[in-house]
Amino acid sequence: MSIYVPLGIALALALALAGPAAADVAISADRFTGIIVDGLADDWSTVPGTTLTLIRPLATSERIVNGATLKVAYDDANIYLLVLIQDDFDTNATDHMKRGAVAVLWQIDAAATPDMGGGLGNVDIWHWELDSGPGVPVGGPNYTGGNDPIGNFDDEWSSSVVSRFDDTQRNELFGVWSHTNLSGPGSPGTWIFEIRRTLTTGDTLRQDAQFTIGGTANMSVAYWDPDQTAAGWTESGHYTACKDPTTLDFSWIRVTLVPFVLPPGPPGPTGPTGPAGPAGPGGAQGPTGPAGATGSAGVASLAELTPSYVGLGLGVVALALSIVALWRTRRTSKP
Ligand SMILES: [Ca+2]
Ligand SMILES: [Ca+2]
Ligand SMILES: [Ca+2]
Ligand SMILES: [Ca+2]
Repeated sequence: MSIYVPLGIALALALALAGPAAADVAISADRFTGIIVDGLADDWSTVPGTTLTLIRPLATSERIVNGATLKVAYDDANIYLLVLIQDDFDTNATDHMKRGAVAVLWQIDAAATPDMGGGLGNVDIWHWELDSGPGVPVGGPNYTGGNDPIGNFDDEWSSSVVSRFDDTQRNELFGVWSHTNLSGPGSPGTWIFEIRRTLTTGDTLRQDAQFTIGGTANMSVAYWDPDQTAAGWTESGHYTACKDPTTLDFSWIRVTLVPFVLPPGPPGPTGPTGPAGPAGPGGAQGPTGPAGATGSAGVASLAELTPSYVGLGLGVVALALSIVALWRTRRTSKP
């Protein structure tokens, strides 16, 4: 019997390690200047994604496991968002409820909950029903007011579970959608919703979230599946990205815009040799040497003196001879 206890503990540990994502889901958005909003996701390949399970809040047994991957980046002007939803492609040129749809919600007021504010405060809603085709740019920034009458990528706001409104000032959104498999209805693949918005807007009515580099914003993402009913999706039938499928944690996903810090550069080359310095000061005087041995007094030997006296004597003789020779010359030369 005792052998089953450690096996049970090991199994529990293994299950814990392989279990659902931790509830504390957070996204770090880095500064990235390479995003082009065109419905193609290849420019996001080096941006890390966060994958979550999609669950219908009003029918929680209906799930798309690991069905949503979210990527967020920013540059000096904009925040960028890539929402990838694993679901088959459905399209209808005249009925957007038979195409996929997506909404990105951002908390504005601190008490606002992800269910469109929950009556507790304002939420910014980027609400995209697909009235334009794949690859077509939609949204602002040329609309005064949140409504996009062509692409239906509306800049909205809400404070209540049951009512939402177009912004009254401006639509700052821009987006392009596509799907990895456009070959026909029911084709398996992934919806691509690529979105850009200015980091800040001129909104003065608390209808837009405002983003600051270094700051944290709270986000939620909803997806509508056109296969929900024969007539397409319904308003309340959406899926929501769930932070913890076990506890049904639909709370805000924290998104931090991480400040860009220049990495340290490589070490520079060795500089040239400098000039020689001046001579240093003289050293201290050394110690007195040992006393020498005492010698005996002596007299110079004759041999030591002889050469100089001999030389002097020969010089005197030579001088005398010269005088005599001069005297004789003068005598013999007299007339
Ligand atoms: Ca792109
Ligand atoms: Ca707006
Ligand atoms: Ca808004
Ligand atoms: Ca579907």
